[in-house]
Amino acid sequence: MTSLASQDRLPLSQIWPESLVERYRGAGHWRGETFPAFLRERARDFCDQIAVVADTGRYTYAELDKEAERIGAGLLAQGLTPGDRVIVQFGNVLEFIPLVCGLFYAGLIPVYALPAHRITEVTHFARKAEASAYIAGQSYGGFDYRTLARDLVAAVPQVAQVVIAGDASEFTPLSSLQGDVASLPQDFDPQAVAFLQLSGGSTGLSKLIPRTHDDYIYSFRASNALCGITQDSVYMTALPAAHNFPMSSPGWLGALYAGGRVVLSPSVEPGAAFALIEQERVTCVGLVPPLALLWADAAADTPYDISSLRVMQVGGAKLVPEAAKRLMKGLNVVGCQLQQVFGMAEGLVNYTRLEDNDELILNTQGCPISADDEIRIVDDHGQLVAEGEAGNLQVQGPYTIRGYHNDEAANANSFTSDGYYCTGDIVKRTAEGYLVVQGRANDHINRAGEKISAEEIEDHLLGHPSVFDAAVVSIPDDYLGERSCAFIIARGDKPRAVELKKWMREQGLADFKVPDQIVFAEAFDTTAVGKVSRRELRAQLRQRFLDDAAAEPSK
Ligand code: OOB
Repeated sequence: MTSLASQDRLPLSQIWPESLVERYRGAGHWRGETFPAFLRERARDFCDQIAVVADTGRYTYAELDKEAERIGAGLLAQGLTPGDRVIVQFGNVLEFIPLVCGLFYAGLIPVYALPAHRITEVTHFARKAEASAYIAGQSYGGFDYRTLARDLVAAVPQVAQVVIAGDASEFTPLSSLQGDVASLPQDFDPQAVAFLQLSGGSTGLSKLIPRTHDDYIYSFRASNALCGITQDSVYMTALPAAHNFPMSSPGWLGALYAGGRVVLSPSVEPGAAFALIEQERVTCVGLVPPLALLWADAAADTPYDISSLRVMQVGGAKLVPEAAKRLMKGLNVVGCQLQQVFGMAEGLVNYTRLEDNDELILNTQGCPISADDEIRIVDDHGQLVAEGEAGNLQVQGPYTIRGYHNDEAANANSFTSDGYYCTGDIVKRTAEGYLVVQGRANDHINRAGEKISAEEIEDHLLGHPSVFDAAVVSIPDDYLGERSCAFIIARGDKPRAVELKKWMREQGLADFKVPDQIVFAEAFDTTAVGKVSRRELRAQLRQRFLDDAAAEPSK
C-alpha cells in the first residue's frame, strides 16, 4: 500500500482577502486560537471535571487530554505525518471525541464521514481528500465498518492505515496505539485548515469543506454566548456527532470550549434519550424538526425528570410555524425554550435569540451569529431584491468558506466573483433582520435534515439495467418535512419498486438516499423545442404528483 508524499497532494487552504482578515482580527473574532491550544488549556483549567459522557464510560478533561495525546502520538508512530487527511466514521460513542482531539494534537486532518455513509460516499471522500487513513468503530447501528474498510483500501490504495475501535480484526486496534508524546507538533497556524467537513451535497456527491482553527473556533465561541452555554452546561449530542450542527452550533465543541459537559446519546428515541437527560441533568440539545416534535409529544407524559432541559434547538430543516407552535407549547410544559437554528457546514449560522419574543421564535429561522456576516438576497440575475422580498441567499463572513477543497466546478458554481458563498437557499429578511427560509433554489431533498442531491440519485438509478430514465423530486411529508420520490421510465419489463430499492441499497449508498417512493411513468414531458431541463422536468413531475394526490378523494 502506498501513501502519497505530502508534496504530491493538493494543499489545503482557505484564504480570505487581507482586508477581511484585518477586520475579523480587529473585531476580535479571530484570536489566533487553535484546537490543540484550547483543548490543552481546558485540560489544565478543568482537569477533574467531566468532559465527555457516553454509554460506555466517561472522561474528565485531564483524561480526555491524556487519551488524545496517546492516540495522536500513536498515529504518528504508525507512520502518519502532520497534514495527512484521516477519514473518521463514528456514531455517538465515547471514542469519537478523544480521537478527534488526538488528530488535532497530531496535526492530522479529520474528514468527517457520517455513520450512514457507505462505500460509495467514503470512497469519494478518500479520493477527493487524498486520505492516508480511515478510522472507524467496529460496528454501529448494526453495520460492520470493517467490511467498508476492506472495500475502501481495495478501491483507494492510498488509504494505507486503518484503525478500528473495538474488535479490529486484521486492522490496528485504536486501543493499541502508542507513541512518543514528544513527537506531537507544538506549533499550529490558526489560519491553517484544521479539518474537512462535508457539504449537504445539493448537486452530485458531497463536497469537502475546509475549516480553519480561527474561523471555526470563532463560530462556536460566539454560539456559546447566543445559546447560553457555560461551564455549567450539559450539552447532549443526539444527532450524529460528526455533523456540523451538533458539533459546533454550539455543539460538543462549544461545550468543551466552555468547560461544560458533553453527553453523547447513541439513540434519538425519546425514552432512551430522556433517561440520559435525567441521569446527566442535560441542559441543551439540538434536534431536527421531526425529532423535536416527537420529543415534545413524548415529554408530556414521560416518567423521566427532564426538567434540567433549558434549551431545545431545532434546525437542519425548516420548522414550519404551525409545528413550531405545537413544539413551543409542549416545551413550555417542561420549562424548556425553543431556539431555531438555520446553518450550513459551509459556515453561516443563524439563531433566534433566547430573549426573542415568541413571534420571532415561531416564524423565523433567526439572524446571523456575527455583525460581520454580510448577507445578500438576490434574484436569479444577481440583483438585490427589494427589502422583504424572497431571493437567493449569499453570504461572506468570518466563518464562511471562500471555496471547497479540490472542486473547481463546484467553486465556479457556488461562489460569486467577489467571494460570497451562494447558499442555494431562498430566504426573506424581516424588518428585524431575521431570515425566513422559503425553500431551495436547486433540486435537493431535505429529508429530516439529511440532504439528498436529486442528481446523485438519478445517476445511480440510471445504472440499473431496467431503468431507461429517472427523475428524483422532493414531496412534502408530514413527518420528514420532505421525502424523496423517483419517477422511473422502465427499459423493457418494469422492475418491482422493492427490488429497485434493494438494488440501490446494494450500491453501497447511505440508506437515507434510497428513494422513499418509486413511481413508474410512460414518458417524461418534452417541449416542442426539445428536451426540457432536468430542473423543469422535476418541477413538472412534482406538481403532477401533488395534483393527483389532491384529486384523490381518500386523501
Ligand atoms: C445544517 O448544515 P448542512 O450543511 O447539513 O445543511 C445546510 C442546509 C442549508 O443550506 C439549508 O438548506 C438547510 O440545510 N437548513 C435549513 C435549516 N437549517 C439548515 N432549512 C430550513 N430551516 C432551517 N432551520 O443543516 C446545519 C448546520 C449548522 C447548524 C444547523 C444546521
